[in-house]
Amino acid sequence: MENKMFCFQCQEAAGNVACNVKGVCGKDDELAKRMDLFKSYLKQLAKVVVEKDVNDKKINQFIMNGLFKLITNANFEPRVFDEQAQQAKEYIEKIGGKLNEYDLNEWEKFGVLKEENEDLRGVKELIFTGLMGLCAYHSHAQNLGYDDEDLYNFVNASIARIDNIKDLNELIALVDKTGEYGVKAMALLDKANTQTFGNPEISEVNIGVGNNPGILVSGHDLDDLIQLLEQSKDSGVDIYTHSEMLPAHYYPKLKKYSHLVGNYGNSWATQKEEFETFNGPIVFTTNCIIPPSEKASYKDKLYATGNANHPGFKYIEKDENGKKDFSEVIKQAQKCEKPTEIESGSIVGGFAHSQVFALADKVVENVKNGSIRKFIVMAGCDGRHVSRNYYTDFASGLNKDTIILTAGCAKYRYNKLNLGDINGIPRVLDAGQCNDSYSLAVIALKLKEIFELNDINELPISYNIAWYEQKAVIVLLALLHLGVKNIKLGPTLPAFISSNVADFLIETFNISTIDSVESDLNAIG
Ligand code: FSO
Ligand code: SF4
Repeated sequence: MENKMFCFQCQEAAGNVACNVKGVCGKDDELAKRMDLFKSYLKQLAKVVVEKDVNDKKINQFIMNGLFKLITNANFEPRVFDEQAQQAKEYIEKIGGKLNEYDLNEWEKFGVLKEENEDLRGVKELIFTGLMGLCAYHSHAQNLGYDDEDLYNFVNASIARIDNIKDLNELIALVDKTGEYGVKAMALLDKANTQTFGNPEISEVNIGVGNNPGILVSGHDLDDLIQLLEQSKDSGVDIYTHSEMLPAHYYPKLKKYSHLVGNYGNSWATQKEEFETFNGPIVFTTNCIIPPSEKASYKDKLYATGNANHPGFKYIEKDENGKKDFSEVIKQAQKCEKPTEIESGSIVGGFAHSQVFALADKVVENVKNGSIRKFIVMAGCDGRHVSRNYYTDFASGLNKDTIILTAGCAKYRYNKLNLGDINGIPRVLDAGQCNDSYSLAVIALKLKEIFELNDINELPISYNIAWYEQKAVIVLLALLHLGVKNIKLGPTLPAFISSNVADFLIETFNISTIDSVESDLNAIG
């Protein structure tokens, strides 16, 4: 069939090759072309910025937020990409460059297929998707008032030259650099989050419901959440988190709001069912949006903000001081029924680096006396495909002397299984959002120091990472940069990785994809 579009940036790429007619995520060919065109204009803008040595924070932030908007299921609004493309053009002209303009129908000239060599194309996509994840993390930090000049420069320099690189070795070196800067971006966001909201602490999170109507907050942006909490505190409306917003409950400055009552439901992948029973408005602060069906009962209760958007959703703007007005959402919530209870009880999380360091003596003692034999990092994303049941079965099949270290929405595949504890240490330690995989790396480095090892790979830690979108790609590149080997990546290797590049990754880093639960438990459990 003739290609109407070509996108292979996420784990759900059709047939694990590419979406070439319509995106599995819901993006159609018209939107795909607009996104590709905007991507091309961002690269051209970065090129002029680098050539003319421009240092303009507004432009730097525009580029980073632009890459964030291109993330899978973050922004489905075609108008946004038209406006952004126009803005890119204006910036290019303002700094004395000239945009090479394209018609949308010439998409093969500016889309990913313009790189004809599939090995080069795959490594370029690996770098670009990693940069998208990096920009998402930097944008969250920036919303809290933290940014990093080095990161702006690295992103600009990388996207400015990526199309012209023809040497595979040069690209592979850039993969490692992207991982290095990915670590910096995650460290920056960790600093922004912990300095703003305090260090995450062990917390029990209610998964039942209260008696008031609620607002459900999805996505990752903690700054949006605190603004909503502040504005709704005397409104009689409760605030619930969904999916990647769950870790908000672990931060002292967020959990002090008594109307932040709990986490409703599971990961982004189950939102269609869970939004039906929530009964109140839903605010998307970032990806992952599943476009609502025509029949969805909640379709007039959807809001988006920041880099997220979708036709038909109400968009909440930010003013020049970064403030957002959530009054319309709160008013709508007040008229809604309370959420229907879909489960009850609680889950425990908050095991980011400072909390684990506080428990370090206990953890080390349990490792030394043999009660803890192994740690498995099962960080990353959830997804819709039935093959992801693997992660539930893998977690349940692990020996009882194994601790799961997690971050990201992958945890919903096993965080309600009641896997018990080892001498008081829960067997599932949730550090937080996928960016908090940084915490897991810090913990690993600390354990290496405590056990006086030379190499991080000598620790009794295995990695079984689930990926879906581009934030997980930067987590992967960051881990590779830190020297972690033998990572299992699933449920599939990225569609953009060609067989030659896959061979290289296997040889250099011993990355492999998942096999059957039984054989993986034998191999790494
Ligand atoms: Fe999940 Fe979505 Fe964190 Fe991603 S909510 S899938 S890697 O956006 O961000 O784990
Ligand atoms: Fe397909 Fe993923 Fe691209 Fe959507 S983002 S079009 S699902 S590859």
